[in-house]
Formats: sequence, structure tokens, C-alpha cells
Amino acid sequence: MLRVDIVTIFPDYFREVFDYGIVRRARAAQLVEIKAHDLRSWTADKHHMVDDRPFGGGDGMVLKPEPVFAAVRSLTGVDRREEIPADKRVVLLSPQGKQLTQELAAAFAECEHFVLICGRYEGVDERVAEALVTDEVSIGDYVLSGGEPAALVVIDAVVRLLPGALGSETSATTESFSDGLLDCPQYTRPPEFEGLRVPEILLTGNQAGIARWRRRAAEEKTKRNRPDLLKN
Ligand code: 6GU
Repeated sequence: MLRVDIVTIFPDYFREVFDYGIVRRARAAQLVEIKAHDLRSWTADKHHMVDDRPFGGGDGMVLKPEPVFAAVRSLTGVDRREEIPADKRVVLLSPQGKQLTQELAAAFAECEHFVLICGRYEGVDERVAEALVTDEVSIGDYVLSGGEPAALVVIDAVVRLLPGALGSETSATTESFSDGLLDCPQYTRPPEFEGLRVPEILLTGNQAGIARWRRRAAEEKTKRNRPDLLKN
């Protein structure tokens, strides 16, 4: 069973999002346990302060290190990166992180416990990245107001890779990027909709012809939408 702990100033944000689809099924089957924790519960002062003004000046507030270190200590038993066992990951979600890939999601899916710390866009005291976390992760080159939506993305990408999570669907679903191409286009009934026809070859039952068409269509779509995947 994979254990996932989310550390956030908005625990209620996660109230229902894990109650749908594959993630819901994986939780019901006890493949994963997901809990969202309020960062403020690890504050010691009476105002439950989680952020403060940046040293050196500037706009915005920065998440303080003490509650974040205390959260990781209480959830993992340790509060230094070097002491975190190989089967655990402590992840800081921030736009400064390395970008999430299918490969990284697969590595996360192999661990037994991971902690996701949701940053705020203004910043997190850098000592968290320097000394506490095993991975600093971004989900792409755009700015979110906080790490919470990124945590959802990471969890979805990881949970569907857990053995048994996809049920009857084939594990080939993980392979969209493994051959370096996007998935081929798919069609279903009706064969004609408002004058828009399904490619004729798909209606023939000619499996070899269909396989050739799919390969070509995947290559064309990749060239059009993701030419960067073809350049290497
Ligand atoms: Cl993980 N956090 C924020 N705030 N923005 C992001 C992101 C994360 N990944 C992409 N943009």
C-alpha cells in the first residue's frame, strides 16, 4: 500500500478530488491511502503563522521553514534529506522544480511513502529545498498560485501506475510517451457525425492496415503538436 501525505495550507481543497475514477478505485482497493494535512497544525505560535516577509526585501510572503520541517519530521520520523530512506520521497512542489515526467511518476509509484509539500507561488524558504526534500518538482512552464493543483496532477499520474489500479484496462495506457510518440487518434460510433467521417481503414477490420495507419497518424500528430518529441 502506497501512503501519500499532502502538506498544504488548504487541506479542504482536496476534500473530494480523490473520490473519482481510477484514484477512487485504487483507494477502495487499498492500493493507496491519501491524506491532506493542514500546515498550520505544525505551527507553535498562537497566530499559527506559516509565512513571513522575505529577507532582503521584496513583494509577497515566504513560507517559513519551521512548520514544514516539523510536518516532515512528524510524517516520516526524520527531517534531513540524508536520513530519508530510499523507499520514501519528500517532494516540494514549486515552479523552480525539475519537470514532472512519466519516468519520475514511475519512480514515485515504486516507493512506499511520499510526502507532497505544496508551495505558494511567492516562495518557500530555500532551506526546505536545500536540506529537507528529496525532489523539487514542477508540472510545467507556467505559474500556478500554489502547489495544490500540481499535487493533484502528481498523485493522479502516480496512482494509475500502481499495480492493479487500471483494472481491466491494458497497461499500455502508460506507454503514450514510452515509444516517443503521442497516442494515435481514436474514433467510436457513429461512423459519420454531421458530415465528419471516421477514417475508412478503421471500419475494415484489416488489422495490419489499421496498425500501419495508427503508427502514421501518431507520427503526424506528434510532428504537428509536439515536434520536440521527435528531435533526438
Ligand atoms: Cl509545482 N507550483 C506552482 N506554484 N506553479 C507551478 C508548479 C508548481 N508547476 C508549474 N507551475
